[in-house]
Amino acid sequence: MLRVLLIRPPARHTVESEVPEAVEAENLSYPPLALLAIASFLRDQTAHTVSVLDAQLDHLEYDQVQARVAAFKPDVVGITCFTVQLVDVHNTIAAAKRAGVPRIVLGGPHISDFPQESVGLKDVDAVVKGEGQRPLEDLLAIWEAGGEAKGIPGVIAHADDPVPQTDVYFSNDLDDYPITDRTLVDHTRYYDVMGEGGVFTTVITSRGCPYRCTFCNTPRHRYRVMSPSRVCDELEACVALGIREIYFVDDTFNITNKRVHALCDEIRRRKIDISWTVRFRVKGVDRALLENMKAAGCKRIQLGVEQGTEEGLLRLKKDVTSLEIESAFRLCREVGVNTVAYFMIGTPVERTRADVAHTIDYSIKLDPDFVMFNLLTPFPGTTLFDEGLADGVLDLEPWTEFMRNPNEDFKAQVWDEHFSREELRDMLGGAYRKFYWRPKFVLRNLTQIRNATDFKRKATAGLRLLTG
Ligand code: B12
Ligand code: SF4
Repeated sequence: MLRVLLIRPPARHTVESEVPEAVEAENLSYPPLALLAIASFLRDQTAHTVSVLDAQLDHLEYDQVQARVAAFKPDVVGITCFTVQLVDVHNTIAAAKRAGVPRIVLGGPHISDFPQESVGLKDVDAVVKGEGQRPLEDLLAIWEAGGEAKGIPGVIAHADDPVPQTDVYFSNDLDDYPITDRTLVDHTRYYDVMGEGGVFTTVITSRGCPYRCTFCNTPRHRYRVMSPSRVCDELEACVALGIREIYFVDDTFNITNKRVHALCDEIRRRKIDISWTVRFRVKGVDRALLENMKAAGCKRIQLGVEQGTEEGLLRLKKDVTSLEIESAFRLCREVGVNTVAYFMIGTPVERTRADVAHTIDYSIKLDPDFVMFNLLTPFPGTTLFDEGLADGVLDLEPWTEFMRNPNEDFKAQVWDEHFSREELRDMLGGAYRKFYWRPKFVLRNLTQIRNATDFKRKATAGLRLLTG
């Protein structure tokens, strides 16, 4: 039996992710869902002693991480990795080593995208590509038996190990994963700054996405879904813990309307009292769907719009038209579901400041409740990155160097064919100010504030946004 500690690293050296600090700061209140899911699985399927440390929740310094690790005395530390957090991952490994941990394993989106670059990182014994539950179970069994990590599906422990082409699934069915135990961390401390001020968690009900947007790396994962009944079992477990606000973090919740209707019907049939948010595609949004969602507790829909022009939508292969976008936002307002519109600034087709201004004006025209503007940051492995390489706009070398030797000075390259990074950042700030400094926005939000805590969170986020 091994002692396993799963860590979400501190967020102290996040690569400039071109999202304003105010938005970033409030974002860090999400639970570490991946680690909770893996820990729940290991506890269900194995006899190991498993614990989760969310270093972001307590804003831990590295000496505190080291002390927490030393107190737990793990045989194995597992760390979840986002690409933008590689420096923090590196520092967390060092802290674990100082605490005397014999084995380190990495997993998460960065590892799934760049397994070979990651396996060579200092003091890393193995990396897991894709869904971590089953490969980690197998890896721990081998380590416990004193064997060498060779030939385990999904696990790469040596530079010459073959990289699996697909994820290793526990089963073909997401339903078979045990229900995630959210009490492995202090679940009452997570919140949603845009929510209603209640206890909040994230839930995932599908994996992957069949679409092909050129800036996104999700399409490489196979699309699989959980049944409405299994989702509702998990929702009921959340409600039993006092959780009332749910954010479904599926890449795209509405791949088919049929699935969404079936889930809403089941939530309503079981009378599950929650309010929820989803990440949606514009395509297929219709009134009947929105009405059923609203009746089942949906309060907010996040819609990836990205661009205000047909040219931009086509270039990013969004597979939607401006007409469809406008109709979706209009319907949401009519039915009474809040919207968050996501936009990108600095795409290959934004050649002048007027082009960018057009997208910003378009965001106001759509009249969403909130917007998120990001600077386009092409990630290696995406179609857009390959296009940038072919056009001579992007360079792979700095990325490769960063992945092998994470360092704080790295800045992810933006699409700087038409504007410098500084110009883009300037336009990004302008976009936020133009959208949020409107009386209509301020008034609408003042009327939605529910209590003192809600006011404090929103006011802090708002002030940070407005002061840049
Ligand atoms: C919710 C979410 C957020 C939230 C919360 C993130 C958080 N800190 O928890 C917010 C809004 C803050 C956010 C922000 C960002 N995000 Co985000 N986010 C997501 C989202 C939608 C869900 C994550 C989740 O909970 N998934 C559910 C869990 C169960 O799945 P999972 O993470 O894949 O975990 C499985 C495996 O990866 C593996 N695994 C994971 N950890 C470990 C650890 C070990 C030891 C092992 C063995 C295995 C393992 O096993 C898990 C269970 O099967 C994903 C997309 C997605 N649908 O997954 C993007 C995603 C993770 N985000 C992404 C990005 C790019 C960002 C931003 C950089 C965006 C930006 N421009 O600012 C920021 C960075 C934030 C930061 N400072 O770290 C990328 C990451 C790509 C990468 N290579 O790193 C993703 C994959 C989206 C995408 N396809 O591009 N994000
Ligand atoms: S719809 Fe969303 S998740 Fe799917 S490919 Fe496009 S951006 Fe990625």
